[in-house]
Amino acid sequence: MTTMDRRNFFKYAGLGMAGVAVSAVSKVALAAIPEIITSEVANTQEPLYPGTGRPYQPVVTLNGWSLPWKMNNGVKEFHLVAEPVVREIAPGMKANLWGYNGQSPGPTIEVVEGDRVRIFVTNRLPEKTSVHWHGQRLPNGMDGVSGLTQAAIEPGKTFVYEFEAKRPGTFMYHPHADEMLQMAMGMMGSWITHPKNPKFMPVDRDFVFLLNAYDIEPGSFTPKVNTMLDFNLWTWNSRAFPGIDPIVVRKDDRVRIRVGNLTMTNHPIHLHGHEFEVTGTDGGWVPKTARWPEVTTDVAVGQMRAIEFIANEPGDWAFHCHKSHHTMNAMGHSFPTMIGVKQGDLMKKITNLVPDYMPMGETGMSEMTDMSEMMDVPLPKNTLPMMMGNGQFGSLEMGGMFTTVKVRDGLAKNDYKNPGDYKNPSGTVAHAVEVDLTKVERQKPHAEGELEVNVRKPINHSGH
Ligand SMILES: [Cu+2]
Repeated sequence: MTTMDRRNFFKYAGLGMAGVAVSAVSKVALAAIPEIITSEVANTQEPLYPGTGRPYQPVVTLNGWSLPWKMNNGVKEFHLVAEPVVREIAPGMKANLWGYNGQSPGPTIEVVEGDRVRIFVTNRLPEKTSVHWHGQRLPNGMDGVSGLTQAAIEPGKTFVYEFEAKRPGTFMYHPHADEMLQMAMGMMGSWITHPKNPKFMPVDRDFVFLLNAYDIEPGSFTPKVNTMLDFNLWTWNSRAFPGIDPIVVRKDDRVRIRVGNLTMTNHPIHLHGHEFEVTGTDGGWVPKTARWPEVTTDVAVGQMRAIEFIANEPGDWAFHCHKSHHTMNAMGHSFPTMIGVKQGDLMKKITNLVPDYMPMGETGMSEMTDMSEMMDVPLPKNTLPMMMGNGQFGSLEMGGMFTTVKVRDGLAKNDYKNPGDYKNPSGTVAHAVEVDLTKVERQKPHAEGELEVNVRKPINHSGH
């Protein structure tokens, strides 16, 4: 936890920005509530092993961290601060988001079934907020729906939530106040309630992340909050490939990955090289008899899916959303399809009209990646090319919701460090071969002028 910046609440009190936060609680209460702990880095932090309370196997938050707590008379106390943050989406691009404790998403909160939990929430946003604890059993007044179950937390105020973590499982937290804007700005986090019995469904490695999406125009830093579907950055914990860390596991480990979806669309999450089972949803754990094998599972909006598998195939296995537009980054979604179009001197003509025009995609889109690298084509500031990333065999041509599960022999028990590229045993990599292809006689394509065209006039119809 060396990269984590521990700051004292009183230190903040001396700063202008925090004056508002402090004014919300009395001096007595202020002295009692846990210090504010923030993170200033976007890479995956070491799991937080519990120093107090019941034991458990902590989760690893992908490109994130878990929030330390303070034990107060048997109650686990956390302090969340809703605030504007700067999040690095991937090297080369930063975004002005809203989040918690220095990052978006906020830190993961880990507790144990039966724990009494008290969460202080300080609002440093310019507007009111609340925190809804998605999926939890709790008193109605702790459910965090502003207006319905509580008054909104006004800027500068601190509220306290308190309940017993009754049901083990995976949950999410997010505002239920100006929800559309606040979630489009990145306000969300994961919550894990570990089972009281550590022998219940044990795994060797346990990962968690949230799916999120942003619409940030190239050259700008702040998401367009009114976008409903046409996002240009598809992210895991507000990171886009190649900014997403690999999921590092030891060969033969039982691995759990918990994926929560707080975007505006569903994401079919796909793992290469292994079959998995969905062992949990935000509604609870799935009994063994009700599970079936999959290699892709759809995570709908507002859902969480925990998948489990035995990582028994060494390698660098792709792990991604299967909607191909969701493994792309910001640039280039609005180009026309140019496959098969001979562009020739078209470029000259268009350049007269649009000086920055660059012809793309005559044989497909991958030439774009190569071209921009070769020609050192300048991109607009603060955005990410559509397709990025290099592997040991060349360009990956990926972006967005993509990373790798790196399965390795001989890792230490809790070693999550990136082991580098997979060393393939000799003779196990697909490769080019010399072949004589037999010529096949095919029908000649239509010559120019011969083509017969049938025109169907549009008529009124409905029911599509
Ligand atoms: Cu997707």
